[in-house]
Amino acid sequence: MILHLVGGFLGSGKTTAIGSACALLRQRGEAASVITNDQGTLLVDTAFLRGFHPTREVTGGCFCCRYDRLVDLLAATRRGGAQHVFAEAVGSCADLAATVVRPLLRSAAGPVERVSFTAMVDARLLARLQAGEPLPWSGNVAYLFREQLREAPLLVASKWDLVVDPRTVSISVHRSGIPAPGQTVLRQDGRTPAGVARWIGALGDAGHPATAAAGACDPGIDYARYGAGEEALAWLDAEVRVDAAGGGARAAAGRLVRAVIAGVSREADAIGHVKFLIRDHLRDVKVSHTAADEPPDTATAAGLRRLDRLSDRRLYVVVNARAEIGAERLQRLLDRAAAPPGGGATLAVIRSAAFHPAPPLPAPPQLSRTASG
Ligand SMILES: Nc1nc2c(ncn2[C@@H]2O[C@H](COP(=O)(O)OP(=O)(O)OP(=O)(O)O)[C@@H](O)[C@H]2O)c(=O)[nH]1
Ligand SMILES: [Mg+2]
Repeated sequence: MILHLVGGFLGSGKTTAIGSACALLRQRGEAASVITNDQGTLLVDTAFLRGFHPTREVTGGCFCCRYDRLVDLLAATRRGGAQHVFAEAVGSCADLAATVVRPLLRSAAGPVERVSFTAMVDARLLARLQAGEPLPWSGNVAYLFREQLREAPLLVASKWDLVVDPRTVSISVHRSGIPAPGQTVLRQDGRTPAGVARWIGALGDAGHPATAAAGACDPGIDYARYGAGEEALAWLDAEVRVDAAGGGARAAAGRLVRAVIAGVSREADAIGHVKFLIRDHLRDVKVSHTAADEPPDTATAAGLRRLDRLSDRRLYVVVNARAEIGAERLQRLLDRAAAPPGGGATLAVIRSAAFHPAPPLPAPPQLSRTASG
């Protein structure tokens, strides 16, 4: 089984590309699974991916801090017959080469034969970084964003379809330090299986730097800055039930989504990713808003139009918001957005937790415990 570790900042397009990659591999007759990861416990991405692909999750901490759990899940995935497993790291996690890739490569009897390592980056933000323009976040969060890009041998410049002028993004070694010598950059629209074909080609080639140099880089990350960056981002996970016996649940869910995005855009110093999974008993729709998107953006609007396929009487809305704002304020903002909307619908926050992640504390890998599949 080959592990494809996918890092990169919040909202960079990891889940979208992984979903397309699994679909492409399945078309080719190869079995692919996913392991998702988050600081919280109520994950939009897990629920979204599970609709299409076998998906397991490491919750309550990043892969490096919950390394043993990751290894257990890799072993279970291998026993399940997967040939490829994509592991999507928390979008605020860094130092993955040292704390995940190298320990896995050292464990000879471990559950994976090969490891590839990709960092995904919204091409519009890569353009800003290379132009020396300010990034959307405070200094320590911007530090984290940059460090994530320094350590991976393969960078995928995602959302290429949204780049207005391709000349603004350099894929050769750049004076900004990204890409650095030895790093390869692929431009990608990750929304369809055809769009990720080149990426999958690179990941399937054991001689490509993505695999051959997966654990090679040691950028020497400053854990004080990294921890401060993680802490600056508040995390909100919530689930809201929308009931409208006489119809109107879709409109009420749409109002909730727009109110949360508008509230976070207004009150937070910066956004990481605000995402929603809206579901009835049969189907679901994912709606996202990220740092590079201006509200109201077309992706959010397109997502909201897809609510038409859901029931109009009862919906559940899972909310994952990561932004530079106090956790309590983020919680209040959700409570206000879920206040009685009128129009015959009632909204109830059925689960909710808001917090600031603790500083990263990589767990020393217990190589003796590493299970073989
Ligand atoms: N136009 C366009 N949109 C994309 C592309 N890739 C992702 N997106 C959109 O970007 C938003 C965020 O994508 P995700 O795949 O959820 O990003 P992520 O990196 O998994 O986010 P986190 O898990 O929160 O870190 C969603 O609205 C996606 O539809 C792309 O290549 N092109
Ligand atoms: Mg994701």
